[in-house]
This record gives sequence, structure tokens and C-alpha cells, in this order.
Amino acid sequence: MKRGMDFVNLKYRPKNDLVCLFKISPNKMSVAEAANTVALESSVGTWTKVTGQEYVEKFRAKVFSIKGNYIKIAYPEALFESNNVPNILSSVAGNIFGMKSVKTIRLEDVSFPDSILKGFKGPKHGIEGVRKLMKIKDRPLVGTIIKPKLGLNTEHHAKSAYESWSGGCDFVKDDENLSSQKFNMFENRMVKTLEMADKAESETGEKKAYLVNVTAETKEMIRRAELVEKQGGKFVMIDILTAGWAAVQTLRQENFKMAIHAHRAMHAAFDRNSEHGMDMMVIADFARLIGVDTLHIGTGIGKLEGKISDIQEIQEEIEKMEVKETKKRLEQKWRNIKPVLGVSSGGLHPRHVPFLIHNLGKDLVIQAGGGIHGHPLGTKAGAIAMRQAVDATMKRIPLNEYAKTHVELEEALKFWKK
Ligand code: RUB
Ligand code: CA
Repeated sequence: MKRGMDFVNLKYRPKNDLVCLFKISPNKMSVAEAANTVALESSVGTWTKVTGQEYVEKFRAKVFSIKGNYIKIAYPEALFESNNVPNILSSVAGNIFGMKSVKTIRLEDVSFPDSILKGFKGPKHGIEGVRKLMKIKDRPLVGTIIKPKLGLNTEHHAKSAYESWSGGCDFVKDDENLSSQKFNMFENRMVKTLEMADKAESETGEKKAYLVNVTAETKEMIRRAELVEKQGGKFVMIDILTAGWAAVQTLRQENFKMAIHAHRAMHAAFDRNSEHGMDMMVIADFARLIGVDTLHIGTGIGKLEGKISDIQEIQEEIEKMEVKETKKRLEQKWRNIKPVLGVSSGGLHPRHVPFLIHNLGKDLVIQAGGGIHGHPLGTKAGAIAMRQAVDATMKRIPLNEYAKTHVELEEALKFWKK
């Protein structure tokens, strides 16, 4: 027997449900019919009726809003195991992406009920904690990624990190694809680079953090994080999507003192097609729920795709305690879960700084790889120029004006014309 529209109930108002906002394009049926199939496949149903266990019906997901192609589905919290992100995603972002009833389907946002929030720790440090750790009260943080991405030997890596910190970078991070390759093995790199962080700290009087990439098979990842903590590191970095959500949970649950930096390499496989997959908003929601402290959110201006208005909405989602509903976002009260600091990165150089601070504010890490190491006078001058661009913008002085008395910024502006 074929199913009816048992999973659509437009009178329903979510209580303690996990709510998902989808955009769907139905395949040879109405939006309501397609929405019904999505709700059943992502909760307790299947393609045909299974009789005899009617008590299961109380666990049905309910399509409770249909506006054009945007539908909202409420999932009873009892459908999910506590503290298990893969389990939640296997329902709400699982088989549905391949269903024949939809031509395309995009998960735009999720909103967690209090009962799910309670099952997670959220960030250990959050924005306030990271500012405390770095002793930086009220300016954006400046970060760099050691470049070239791969191939540098350990000595050059550590030297480049030292020059970046002494020029004024707060963060130096590994690139997403550097783990422990033969040309630059993890342990030696971590020890040598942290020594340089200490040296730069005592010379500049500023706090310096090395965001060491510990992404690896899960047990090896934890072993590496333990080594970083023993060595006195302030941060570890993980590629949250290629490592996987379970690995991110494991890293957070080990309860290290260190903060966690989240790189989002592979996010565009999920979020680049605006009709299908899932929005970065969803990735950001789960990253905050589990508890990373800093997260890449895009730039709106650099080398990678992403509209600034979308990035602003994602930044609000991770940095505020409450967010309001918009066309592509659900409301959320974050309760016990601290805010995450957003990171803008990808093709940035000093000229972009006013745009970033104007649009994304000072609770932001401005991170540049090529835009620091590619400076015509070298890495240290590149880091100085970046800090000068931040200082100028915080003092509301146009970059061209500030550059008249700051040679590193002047050189950067001459070199990177737009
Ligand atoms: C930055 C870089 C980062 C990307 C990640 O290097 O390669 O990995 O910014 O992108 P560069 P996103 O400054 O030389 O471009 O932050 O959008 O995830
Ligand atoms: Ca959300």
C-alpha cells in the first residue's frame, strides 16, 4: 500500500523538536508530496507502509511549513541519541539527498532544541576565552598560513612562522593539507615552531599561538594533540570535514586545555551548489555545537566563493547567543553554548582589511597566507603591513593615508593593486 500525506501537518508548532529548513525542487509531484517523502525517509518511514507497530508513529517528523520551495520539518528530539552528531546527520542529511522524489534538495539550516544543546559542551574557550588567551581586547586578530602550502622543510617552516609572529601576526597556522609528510614531519615541526612562538613572545611582549594541524586517523590525532599540549601549545587545528564529525567530537571531548581551530576544507562540496547539498550555516551550527573555538567562514572578497551577506549571517550564527529567523536561517537560542570566533581567509592582503572590518566587525581573525609571505620585502614586512592595515582601520584612517608614514603598508598597496 502507498502512503498518504501522514508526515505533513501544517498546524503543528515545534516544541522540543530539532527543526530543519530545506529548499526542495520536487520531481514530477507537488512540493507538499515531495516534502512528505523527505520527512518520512529522514525519520521513521520508508517507501511503503509497514503495519503493526503503530506506536512508532509518535516519532514521525512533521512538515509544518511550506512556503514556495522552502519547507520546514520538525523532528522529535527522541529520534536522536544524545551527543552524537553523525547520528543526527544520518537522519536529517542522509538518504534524502539521493531521493528520486526531489530533483534537488538543500539543507539550509538546522535549529537545535534545548535538550540537544544540553548534550554537548560547545566551545571550551569561545570568543572571550580566545581573547583572554591571546591578551587581545578589542581588535581583530591577525593570522597567517605558512606558504607554500606543502613542500617547505621544517627549518624554513619554523623560520617563516617566527618572521610572521615578530612582524605582528597573532596566529600562525599550518595549511589544511600539511600533517606529517616526510619533508616536514609533525613532531619536529611542532617542537621547532613552538620554540619560535616562545622566542617571538618574549621579544614582542605579545601572545603568539601556533595552530598545529593534528588532522589524522582519530587515535593518531589524539596522540598528536597530547604532544602539543605537553609542549605548551595554545591551539590545535583540525580539518573538520575531511576528518569527520566523530573525530571533531573526540578531539573536543578529550577536554584539552588548548583551543580548537576548525578548517573547513571540502565544505564547497556540500555548499557551493545553491540548489543542492547543505549550506555552510549547517556546518557552522554543528561545529559550534560540538565546540570548536575558531572557524573559517569566508571573506566575501578574496579568492574563494561566498557572498558577504551570507557570510554575515553565518558569523551571527556562530558569534551571537541568539539569532533571528531570516529567509535562509532559522531562529536559535544557544543557551549553554559559547560563541565561536569567525575566521576570514582565502586570497586576502592588506587592501581587503577595511572591507572585512566594516562588514564583519572586530570579532574576527583576518588570515592571509600569500598576502603576507608574498610581500615584496618578505614575510616579516608582510606581517607588519597587515597589522598596520588593521591599526589604520581601527583608527578610521584610510589605508593610503596611513601608508604615507608606514613603509611596509605602502609597499603592500603598491604591490597588490586591487
Ligand atoms: C589561505 C588558504 C586557506 C583558505 C581556506 O591562503 O589557503 O586554506 O583560506 O578557505 P591564502 P576558507 O591566504 O594564500 O589564500 O577560509 O574559505 O575555508
Ligand atoms: Ca541554525
